[in-house]
Amino acid sequence: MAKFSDIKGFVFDLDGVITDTSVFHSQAWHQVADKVGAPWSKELEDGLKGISRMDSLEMILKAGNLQDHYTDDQKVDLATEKNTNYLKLVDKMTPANILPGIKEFLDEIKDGGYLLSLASASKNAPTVLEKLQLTNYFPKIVDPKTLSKGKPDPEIYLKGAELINLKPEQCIGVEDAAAGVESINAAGETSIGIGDKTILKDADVNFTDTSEMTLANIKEQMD
Ligand code: B16
Ligand code: MG
Repeated sequence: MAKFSDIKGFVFDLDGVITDTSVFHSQAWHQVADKVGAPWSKELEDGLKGISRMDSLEMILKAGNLQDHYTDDQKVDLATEKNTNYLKLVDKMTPANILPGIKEFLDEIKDGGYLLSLASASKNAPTVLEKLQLTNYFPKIVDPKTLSKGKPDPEIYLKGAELINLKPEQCIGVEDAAAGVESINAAGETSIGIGDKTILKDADVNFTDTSEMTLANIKEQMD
């Protein structure tokens, strides 16, 4: 693992790290699972975190052994329906949906001169940032449309570092999903996992809750 003094920037995940939208994604996918008759479980819910929209749908269909029951067009319709339901939930969002301690942490790293980029798999990330009034913190956002592979592939976190002109070793990636931690580690960045430590066991640094994430607490676990 890198030394804390080597770190010059942070590459952030959005859903489940900056804001509680992972609950909205789950709610909207649960509706799709019920509609197609696929079983919904905690394992499936956790496994969908950080996974792109179409790959998420495939995972849900696979859980019900239903992959071959839908044409490509029907799959696009199901994913579009999920997104419409998700955006209805996003529309009600305000800065009150920022997770505890995140605004303070963003200010701490900005004031500390660290660079910042966003590596969210979500095509809705700019809309969500607007709702949270956090757009100004993230002038550099990886566009998921430009990716050839989603998380757990390292591509998204490599692009996040590239956007702020840093080497991966100079970056910390922050994630709530196992697929995301895998992506950060494969990119050669230091990983912070936020949430259940048994699920995020591969992270270099772990916090149960966003409110624990401060520069001092990160340094303590790294050095
Ligand atoms: P969308 P993250 C991910 O965002 C979510 O965790 C995941 O549940 C979602 O399916 C994915 O974005 C795609 O989102 O359908 O809005 O394009 O955690 O990488 O910020
Ligand atoms: Mg996430």
